[in-house]
Amino acid sequence: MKTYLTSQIKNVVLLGSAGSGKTTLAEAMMFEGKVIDRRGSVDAKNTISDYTEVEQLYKRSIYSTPLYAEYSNHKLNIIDTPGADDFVNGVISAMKVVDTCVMVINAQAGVEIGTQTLNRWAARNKKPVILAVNQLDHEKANWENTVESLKQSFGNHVVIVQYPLTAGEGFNGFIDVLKMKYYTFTDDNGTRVENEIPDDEAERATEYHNALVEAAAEHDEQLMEIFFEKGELTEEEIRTGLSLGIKERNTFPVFCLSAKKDIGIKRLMDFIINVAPYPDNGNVFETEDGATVPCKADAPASVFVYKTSMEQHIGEVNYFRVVSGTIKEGIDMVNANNGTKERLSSIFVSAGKKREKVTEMIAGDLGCTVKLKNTKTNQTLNVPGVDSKYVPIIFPEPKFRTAVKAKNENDDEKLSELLQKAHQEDPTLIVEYSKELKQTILSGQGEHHINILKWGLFNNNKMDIELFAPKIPYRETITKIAAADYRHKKQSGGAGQFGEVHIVIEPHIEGSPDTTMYKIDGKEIKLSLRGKEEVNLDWGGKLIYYNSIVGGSIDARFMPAILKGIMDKMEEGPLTGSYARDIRVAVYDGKMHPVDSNELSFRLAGRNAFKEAFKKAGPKIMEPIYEVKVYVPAEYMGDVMGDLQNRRAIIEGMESESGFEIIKVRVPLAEMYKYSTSLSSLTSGSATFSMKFLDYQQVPSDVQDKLLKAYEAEEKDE
Ligand SMILES: Nc1nc2c(ncn2[C@@H]2O[C@H](COP(=O)(O)OP(=O)(O)O)[C@@H](O)[C@H]2O)c(=O)[nH]1
Ligand SMILES: [Mg+2]
Repeated sequence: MKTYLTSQIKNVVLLGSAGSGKTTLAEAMMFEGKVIDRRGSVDAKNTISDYTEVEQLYKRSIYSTPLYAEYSNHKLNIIDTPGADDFVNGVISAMKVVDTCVMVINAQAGVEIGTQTLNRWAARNKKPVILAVNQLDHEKANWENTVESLKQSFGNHVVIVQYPLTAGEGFNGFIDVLKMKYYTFTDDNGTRVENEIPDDEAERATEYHNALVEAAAEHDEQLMEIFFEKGELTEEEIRTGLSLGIKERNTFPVFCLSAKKDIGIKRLMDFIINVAPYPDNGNVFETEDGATVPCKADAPASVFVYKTSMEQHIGEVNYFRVVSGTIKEGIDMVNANNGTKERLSSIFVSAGKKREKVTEMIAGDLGCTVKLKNTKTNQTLNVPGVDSKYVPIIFPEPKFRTAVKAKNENDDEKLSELLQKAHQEDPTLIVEYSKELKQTILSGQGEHHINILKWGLFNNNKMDIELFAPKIPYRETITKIAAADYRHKKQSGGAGQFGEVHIVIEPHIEGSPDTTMYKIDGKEIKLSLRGKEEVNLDWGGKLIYYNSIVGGSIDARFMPAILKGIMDKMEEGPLTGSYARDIRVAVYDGKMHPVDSNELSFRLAGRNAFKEAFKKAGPKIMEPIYEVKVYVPAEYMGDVMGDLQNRRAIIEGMESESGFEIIKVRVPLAEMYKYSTSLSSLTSGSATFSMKFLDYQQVPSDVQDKLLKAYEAEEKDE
């Protein structure tokens, strides 16, 4: 392949709901781009993009796949992505390195929740969106409804560039109001005839054309002037204007397609090449220091890795964008994130598993390399002497959580290695061994996401895993003031043990002043604060420890031992063994024995005094609360709300956005197990949600009773 200049490269990602036709469109683009001479189909399991075994098994995309087409003296880099929420990783990482999004809309369904979610990601990444209405040949295609839904979602900024004469089974062409031509297709392989617009369509076509011209003129004063003067713009001027509007996300042009029949593909590709931004005119790569690095061929070379994957027979492949400069095969670079020296001994252009070696690659281009030592997704490689480190891709919070273990106990270590690798390939898979819960917790974007991982572990690594309900990281705290005296004494043979401590405990509220006087059961306890220690607990919250010993009733050297004893119980709360938090403890009196007192005695005395006081202090179990946002079509609103209420959700707000409802609630984590699966079955897969940790909150008393009983039963078992 020849070397393409920055001015000959366009980078696009194909976005769209599952089943809208992205993979089929990618196949058609590669066919028109002469990368393949026969088109495969998703149903025949022979597309270039869905080439992995698991994708063919499920007949859908699971990973993002970098592809390309050579067309009209340009290299069009295309990243095909999965539509399902579960695999959003591939979408978000691709979005970082492309300059334009092609949003594929299924003409049977119009805008779907998935379309909206993806457009939000595009907006967050400031990426232009071209709207490609696909499946116009399908008997259920509905052009009018689709356009209506586009207008609802994308507002007045939707601009029709093409419209079909007959959507549905007879679909064989469209009127293009930029070219002002009527294109018809004579076969299913893109053979096209350019016709004049039929007389009876002239009026409608002109109307759309005028709207297009106005939209183009809107973004530039000079164009505006020309438009006012002549009432018209040339094709070239229209392109210039649209180009500006698209870049600002102020214009969303609409195209007509049947990816399956290769109708409209060439015009879409022409438009991308003529109007979508070049790599140096859109995507700005920011470094962690806040600098921006321009996309320039003659600058020092620097690449950003957006995808790392394990490929059969090859091993690890790193996919990157050349952010600046020119890389030649054999180039030595340094990983800015970990300092590793890396040599890119070969550089490839890839279309699925098909790879072609190239000798060099210029700023703005997308490629891949193999055999790097220690480089992964989200890392930067620079030529020596440059230390740009690009802002990493921010992945969404997990929303599915499960406990995992190897079926065979001997595999534990191997499993943990494999899960670490899985995380490096897909950062939205998060694995963590929780000391607290004594479980390995695996989190991801949905049940399907985790099941695909399970499939891969079993089929590629012979690792059989078991998934089960994860424990909830409860916390314990107190709600009242309480006191306890505890004497630890042991005098059976040998050296004795003796330690006695008197303590008061109270809830810790950040910012409230230290207490110096307590009244407990009519008894006054006055404190003179001699020392104060603030322990920031690893699991959140605080323990405040006061030394109020007067008259030397306990030696200062025993104070740390008492704190240790208290921490023993903070780590294994007196109620259910969960971590305790937000408590103040004052040791104000006690006793020593001249011979038998030692650290162990005071540690045990501290532990037991704390445990006793804790139980008298209105102890409460706290649970993690998440903020959950559910995006749902209006028709399912009632069902979804009812289900949320059963999950102890507290409604925080509701709003409508372009025909969809957004429900914002606070929900205990304990009620969210497999929520993605329930929501999907409640709404036939048309809803989505996000969740993020908010805070801890006391559980209602009936829930507390249940948890205490469960803990008791568990203790008995052990
Ligand atoms: N009738 C029709 N079917 C299509 C078209 N494009 C894709 N399909 C079918 O829709 C299904 C999903 O297509 P696919 O490309 O996998 O969608 P993706 O999930 O967006 O990648 C497959 O059965 C395709 O054959 C089209 O233009 N017309
Ligand atoms: Mg696909």
